[in-house]
Order: sequence, then structure tokens, then C-alpha cells
Amino acid sequence: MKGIFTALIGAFDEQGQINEKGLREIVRYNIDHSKVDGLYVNGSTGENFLLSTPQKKKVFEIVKDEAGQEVKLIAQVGSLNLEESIELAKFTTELGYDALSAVTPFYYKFDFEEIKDYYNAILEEVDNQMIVYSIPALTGVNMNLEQFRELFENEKITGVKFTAPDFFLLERLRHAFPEKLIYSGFDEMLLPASVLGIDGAIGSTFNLNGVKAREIFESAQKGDLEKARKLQKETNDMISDVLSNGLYQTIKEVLKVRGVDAGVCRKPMKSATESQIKFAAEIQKKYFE
Ligand code: NAY
Repeated sequence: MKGIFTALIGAFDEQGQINEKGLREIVRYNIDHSKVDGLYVNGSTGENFLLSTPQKKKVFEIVKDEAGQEVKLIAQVGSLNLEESIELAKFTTELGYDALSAVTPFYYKFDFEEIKDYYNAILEEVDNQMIVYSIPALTGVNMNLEQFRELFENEKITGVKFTAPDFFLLERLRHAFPEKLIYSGFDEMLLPASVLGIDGAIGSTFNLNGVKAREIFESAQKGDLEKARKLQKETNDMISDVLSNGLYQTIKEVLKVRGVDAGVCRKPMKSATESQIKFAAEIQKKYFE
């Protein structure tokens, strides 16, 4: 379960329906071209929170059918509707997903007891491991070291996807829980996170840049910091341009330039404009050719 995991981008048609052919192409591209170790399915990057339960299930099914046993698969099943989370956790466990992940419940200001009960309630119902999805900037949920310790008391909680720029907490977590899986969630901070000893990374931009992401991770692990810094600098130039042009729209449009039919975003997200499409083509040329 270690290494580079792509947070899989979603593929939708103009009516907001799943573009199955495109989704299969994205899976194949990540496995065959980028050679990532795994896929994180129905995360933020998959536009998960815009999908109905049947649509989420369909994505899980298509990805598992396409990927088979070729790479590790993590199913993001988190939802404000606990029953939906449990239903998806059971569904993906039966499909053979290697791990579950669930975003910390958000919107209402849940206290820590409520958050802990949410994870334990999901895990009581399934025989699978859970990677906590912590992303304070989007959820407003900031957990401290002691709270992670309480969550980790449940042996089925085997790790965390740590999407935060808090390297003090990351170091404390690494030191305190050497046996837990820690994945870095911000691609632009992969190098410092790698130096602190993460087990892997889960990223949206790996849909485009999985090969170089692995090089950053492995160079840092080997202690070749000069090389890792050069690669992270090049990567961050690219990420800055991608973010300035609209993250998900740009990932999809760059993939299309490469012949991968990544479709469009689901409403209320906007699809790429002509100028975004043009800049995406420039990003492909500037950083990848
Ligand atoms: C997800 O669930 O898809 C992720 O959280 C993947 C991690 C990404 N976070 C978000 C919010 O998109 O890869 C990062 C991020 O896009 C990247 O570092 C650019 O900021």
C-alpha cells in the first residue's frame, strides 16, 4: 500500500453522466503510462461530492473492472450521510478494493467524538482497512496528535491521507505512529513530506505527472536532495500554471491533448472555456514535450 497513488480525475459528458470509455482510458493511462502504484477513487478530484450514490457505485465498478489486480485501489466512501458511507464501504469491500478512505465529516461543526464515532461506525460494518482523509482547508476539521492517536486506537484505521501544509504535525505523526501509513496530499509539497518519511502520496496532478512524482519521492528517499529539489521546482512551475488555469478543468484538457478522453466537469463546476483549453495545450507543450 506504499508509493504513488493518483487521485483519479473524473470523466463526465455534457449531461453530467459518467463517460465510461473516458474513465477507463484515464485508469489505463495512469497504470500503463505513469506506472503509479495505486488509484484513489472518488476523492475530491473525482468530483465525488457532486455524484449520486448510484453514480459513485458505477465509478467504483468501472475502475475495479479496468484495473483488476494491476494496482492497489483505495475507495473514498466518506459522506455526510453515514448510511451512504456504510453502503459504499460494503460495496467497495465486496468489489475487492484494498482499502477504504473517508473524508472527515464536514459542514456541521462536528466535535471529535462525533468524528471518531463516524469512523468506528463505518468500520464495524466492514472487514477492510481505513485511511482517514484529513483535508482541513476544505472541511474546517483540524485534528491534533492526540486525536489522531485516539482514531488510530481502532486497528482497522491503518493510515491517513494528510492534505495539509502542517509539517510540524506531520513530523509528530510520523514519529508517533511508525507503523501507520501516511500519505502526503499536497503534490506541491511532496519533497518536504517525503523527507519527513511519508509512506506515499495521493495527488490530483499525478494524473499528468505521475512519473516525475515518483522520481521526487524516490530521490528524496535515497537522500538525493539536489535532484529532488530540481524536480519539485519543475513540478511546482507546472502546478502553479495548472492551478491558475483551473485545477480539474486543466487536468482534463491536458489529458485530452494526450489522447485520453477525460470529458468535462460536472455542474455546478464549469467546463473549460476556450482560453482554458488553449492554455492547457500550452502547459502540455511547455512542461511535457
Ligand atoms: C482528492 O481527494 O482527490 C485529493 O485530495 C487529492 C489531493 C489534491 N487535493 C485537492 C483538494 O485537490 O493533489 C492535491 C491538490 O489538488 C494538488 O496538490 C494541487 O494543489
